[in-house]
Amino acid sequence: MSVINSDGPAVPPMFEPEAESMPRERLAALQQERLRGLVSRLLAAGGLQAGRLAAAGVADGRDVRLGDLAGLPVTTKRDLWEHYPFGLLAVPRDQVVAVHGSSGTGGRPTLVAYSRADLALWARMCARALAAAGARPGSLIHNAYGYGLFTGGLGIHQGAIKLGATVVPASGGMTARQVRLIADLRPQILTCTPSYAIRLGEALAEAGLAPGDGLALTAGVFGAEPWTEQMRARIAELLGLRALDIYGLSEVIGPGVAAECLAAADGLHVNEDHFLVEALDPVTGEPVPDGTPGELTFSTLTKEALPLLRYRTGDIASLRRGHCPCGRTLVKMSKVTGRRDDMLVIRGVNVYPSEVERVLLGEPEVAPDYLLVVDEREGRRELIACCERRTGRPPGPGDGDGLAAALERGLHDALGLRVTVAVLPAGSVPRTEVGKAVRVARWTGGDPPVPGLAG
Ligand code: DLL
Repeated sequence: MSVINSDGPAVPPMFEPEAESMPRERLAALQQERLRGLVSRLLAAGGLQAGRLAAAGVADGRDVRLGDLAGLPVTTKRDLWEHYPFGLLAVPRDQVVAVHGSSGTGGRPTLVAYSRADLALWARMCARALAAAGARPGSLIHNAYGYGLFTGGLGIHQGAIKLGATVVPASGGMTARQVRLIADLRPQILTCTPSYAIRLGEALAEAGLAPGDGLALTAGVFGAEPWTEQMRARIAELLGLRALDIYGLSEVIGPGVAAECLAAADGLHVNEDHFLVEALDPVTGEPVPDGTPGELTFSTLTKEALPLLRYRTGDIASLRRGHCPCGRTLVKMSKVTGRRDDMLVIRGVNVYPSEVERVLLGEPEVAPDYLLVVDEREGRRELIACCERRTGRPPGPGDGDGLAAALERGLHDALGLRVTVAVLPAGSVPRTEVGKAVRVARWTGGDPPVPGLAG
């Protein structure tokens, strides 16, 4: 049953209201107690994190206060790589009931381990996210995140079951089959990457299925890659649903670390009763004030198999506290603007792909698929934004060149950087059917990474 609160909009019920709307002082007390438990478990397990804690002068978890967090040692992806596959386990190997992972940036796999209790926690976190999008027992959830080592498919799957919803394990790819399933089963909730939501939306439209006419989708829970407000508007238009963001990473648990609520849809509530969050200056490692973009850093307060203290994610976002019409008291993170290692440096200017996306998709004539080509041929370092004109729209004021020139001006104004825009024929920009969208390609010589891009 929906609740109408004083702010007006219908607010779907929370999956764990006591935890999600806990008064802040109680939450802080709970976090402190759990942080002490985490540090005690790490010290008892021995190994890398115990050694670092001892070096920092921490001999007993009971001595740690929440306010001391910034002085505790951090962990990074490198630590996971160097202790691959099971070097950071804090439970005996036979208590690990599942492993997951990601192909990861830099092509090196990251493997993570779950105890039975970790899997149960993960399911609850995903159930929270789905409930925040309006899913309830009996809701049909079409889950098009990939099933396998990737945490998206099985994480959302377990969350949907925990909630008591009906999950359709479509996994990624085989788009024609997905269209058929959506036409036949008429799900209310779609879960997949935002780039695949676009791909599915186009395929549904081609099959004659439109919002209100064959489609019954009310909300989508989209994540695993950065996406902008402009992309949100495109997805909503295409699929006739509320497009909500979900964030997570294998190292911390998978999807369900944070998720947006239907009531506000303007930032992701972090499940900070289990994942204590900080935003740090990526260079100095010092905490940044709320509202300032920083590197998200998580301490897994309750995880058993692979507990991590102050794990630096490389993801850049800002934190915000305060009232939310949904009633959750959990801190909000902004959309992730990019990863520290996704930042392009072009002639001394720092650019995140999402900043370019914002300008490109802010222009209604541009289709939602794009690729940024870093032209490094013969010592160059230029950025070329490859995009397409939206099909089925009446031609705008200019031809392809007019559109390109307008976008180049917009990019220059927004970024202070000259970017070449190539408006290519429909279908030129590669689409991602399975896995995460690739938004950047390097061009070091030979054929261009996108057919039709002039040399
Ligand atoms: O992508 C977990 C996930 C699955 C999240 C499904 C949401 C939905 P990994 O494969 O380990 O885990 O990749 C984690 O993906 O550090 C971010 O850089 C990026 N990422 C995840 N969610 C978002 C998001 C899953 N909503 C890495 N916005 C993270 C931006 C995201 N980036």
